[in-house]
Parts: sequence; C-alpha cells; structure tokens
Amino acid sequence: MTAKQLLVWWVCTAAGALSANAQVAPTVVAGSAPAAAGAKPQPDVVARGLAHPWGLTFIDAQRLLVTERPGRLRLVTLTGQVGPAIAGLPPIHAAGQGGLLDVLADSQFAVNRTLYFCYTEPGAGGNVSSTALASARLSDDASRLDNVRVLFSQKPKVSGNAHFGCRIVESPDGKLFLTLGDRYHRMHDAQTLDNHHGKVVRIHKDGRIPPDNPLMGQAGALPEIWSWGHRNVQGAAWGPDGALWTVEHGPQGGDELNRPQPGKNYGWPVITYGEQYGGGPIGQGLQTHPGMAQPVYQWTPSIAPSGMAFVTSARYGRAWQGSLLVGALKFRYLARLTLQGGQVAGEEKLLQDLGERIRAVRQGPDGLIYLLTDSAQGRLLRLQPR
Ligand SMILES: [Ca+2]
Repeated sequence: MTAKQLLVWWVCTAAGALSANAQVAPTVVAGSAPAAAGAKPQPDVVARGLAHPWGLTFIDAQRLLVTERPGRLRLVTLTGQVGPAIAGLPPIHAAGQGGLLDVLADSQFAVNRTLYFCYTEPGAGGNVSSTALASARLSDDASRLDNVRVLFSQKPKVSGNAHFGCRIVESPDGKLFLTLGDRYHRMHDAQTLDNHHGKVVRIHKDGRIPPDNPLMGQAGALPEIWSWGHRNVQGAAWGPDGALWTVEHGPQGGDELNRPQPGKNYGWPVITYGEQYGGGPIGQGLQTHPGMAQPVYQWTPSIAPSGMAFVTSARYGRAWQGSLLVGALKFRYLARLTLQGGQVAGEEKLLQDLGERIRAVRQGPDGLIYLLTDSAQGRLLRLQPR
C-alpha cells in the first residue's frame, strides 16, 4: 500500500469524514415513502458523555447496557443516567478499531441475567490480538460481571488494529452468530477455511459447535464457520424473513448488504465493487465469479456501515414497518432501506442534518429505534415518530 493509499484508508475507516468525504448526494427516496411527507422521525437525546460507544442492548423496559470502545460497559437508563463502569471484564486490547465492541442480552435475560459481549482479545506478548466472544452473568445490583467465560476466540491472533468485525446476533433457535473482520492485512485469509478472518461464525451459547454447521467434519476447515469471503462485517441483525442479514465495509467503494447463507462464499477479495484506496483494481478487478455470492445491495462510494436493525414495530407507521435501518459512519446518516421480495427497493437518507457517525442501531422493547453516535462525546439517541 502506498502512502497515499494509507492516508485515504485512514481517512475513510478511522478518522471519519473530512470535508471531501462529507459531501453527500441529494436524498433519494424510492419505494414506499414515509407515512406523512415532511414528518420524518426526529432524534431526541437519551444520554450523553459516552466515549466511543459501540454496542447497546436492553435488559428491561427502562435500562440498557452500552459498551464504550476503550473497554468499559455501562448501565444507562432511559431517564438519562449513565452508571459507573461495570467490573469484571476480561483483558481487552483497546487500540485503533479494537476494544470492547458489541453486547447482547440473552433472550432469556429476565430469568438468567446472561449477556454476551465481543471484544479485542490480547494475545501473548501484547502485540497480537483477535476478536473474542464471551458470556457473563450480570450481578443482581448490575455492578459487576460474574461467571465470565470466553466462548470463542478468532484464530489466528495477528498484529494490527483494524477490521475486527464484531456484531453478535442470537437466532430464534438460541444459537449465536458472531461477525468477524479480515484484519485488513490478512484479506486473502477470507478465502481459506483454516482461519476465522473474514468469516461469520455460529456457535451454541455455551461455546459448543452446532453439529449442523456447514463445514462440520470437513478436513482442514474450522467448524465454527457459517459463511466466508467477508471483509469487515460490523453490522448484523436477524431479519423478519427468518434469516441473518449483515453489512460489511468494502474498501474504496463496495460496502455490502448480505444475507449470509450457510456454507456460502461472499467473494472478498476475489470479487468486489470497490477498489484500492487511492484507486486501482483489487486482484483482477472482478465483480462476479462462479461459486461466489453477490451482495443483496452495495454502496459505492462507501458509506462505512456499522450497526443495523429491522423495524418490526408499528411505531413509525406502515411505511417503515419491515424497513432495514443501517448506520453510516463516513457519510453520517441513517439509511432506511425498503425491502421487497428480499431485494432493496429504495434507500432513504435520514438524520443527515445531525452530522454524526452512527455506530449502533437497535429497536427497543418500546418499539422505538435507539442509536449510538461514535465520538469521544458519544450520545444515545431515540428516534421519535412524528
Ligand atoms: Ca461480497
């Protein structure tokens, strides 16, 4: 990578938008329009003062857990109280894009107080790391984590502080999906199955490997793998269609929305709609190849998608129900994708006036959408229907 490419990469993936990147195309509204024209939902601030918040999960109707990338987990209430750092996290390698990343309450949290979190796990000697997924029990007073157990560690641990992926999804049958990045300088690993770079993996809640995983028993393949050929998957959600959906960062262009199916290859870095930072083809410059799945949708230029959530509630009217919301870091907006027959029928750009990097998107128990903004003074926002 040349110095120019490195600079462009840094601007696009880490440092956020400079003025050149902040220019956005006019709003395009296709497919179904919001219920009342000119009455888009508006954000209100629930909590502020969060240091690079990355993930959130509700534990009851009024309280949620929020991660801060530097390595803290906090209890936040809908009345705006931000609690002290919860004790008991394992060692975390917080550098670059790494740190404490996603958190997810178990679907049975009300009875088992179990949560899952993923983070950058340091390796021996401190100069290598990889993404790990752990479970824990939140103490009754919510002050500490008990019974912390590492369920999965991405292999191998390598140097570098980029492309950790790291969204957690629980499927309705009680399995955990974890999305993983290609670690940037190991992008070719995404096409080989003896490692976890550029993969989506699926495990049981106790770390065991489901016997129906697609590569179970295949010589030379790691059995946790669900799908591969991904780049940096920072968004994931279970869809109302009963399938996993993900978003991943492309290089310069070619950010993707995928619906990862078991045992399928999503192409990176053999096929991509993006190019090298600073220009030039990646590999042979292919966009299609036999045996490699196409994305459902792609963004060129890159928006840098992170969190995502489906709107399943009726709080925003019929036009929004079933929409997929995707937070954009680089272009600083919230994308609302309308889906028809499993395809994207239109994209509406929301919250452009806010000018914030949208890191996480979740629907709360009240059916409203909650967002985290990524900055040193990050905020928890709630989208209010109009
Ligand atoms: Ca792809």
